[in-house]
Amino acid sequence: RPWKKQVLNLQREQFLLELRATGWMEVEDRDTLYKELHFKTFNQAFGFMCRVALQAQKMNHHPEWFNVYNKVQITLSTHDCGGLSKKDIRLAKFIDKVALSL
Ligand code: H2B
Repeated sequence: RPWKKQVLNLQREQFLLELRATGWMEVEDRDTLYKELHFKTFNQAFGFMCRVALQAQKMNHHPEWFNVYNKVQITLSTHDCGGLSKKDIRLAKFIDKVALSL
């Protein structure tokens, strides 16, 4: 049923629209979400990463990320399906919530 695919695509677009508004970007060559976060200190950045790490372990869904001092770059994708899944959306929203609370 082709309408099912269309509904899912619209749902996906709706989620991406919300996430773009909070600084997430889609990258050229991969079906992933990317965001750069800046904190005041390394301590804050690493505290943020610790909270996200605990959630990632709970979800069994892990970010690709890179940290230098107070900056964290995050890429979200689902390796099992070779692209974005609902888990990426959920983890992205969690990441935004943690970042806002710091
Ligand atoms: N994290 C992400 N981002 N994508 C996955 O497909 C994935 C994961 N798969 N964490 C899980 C772990 C899987 O590899 C293990 C074996 O459960």
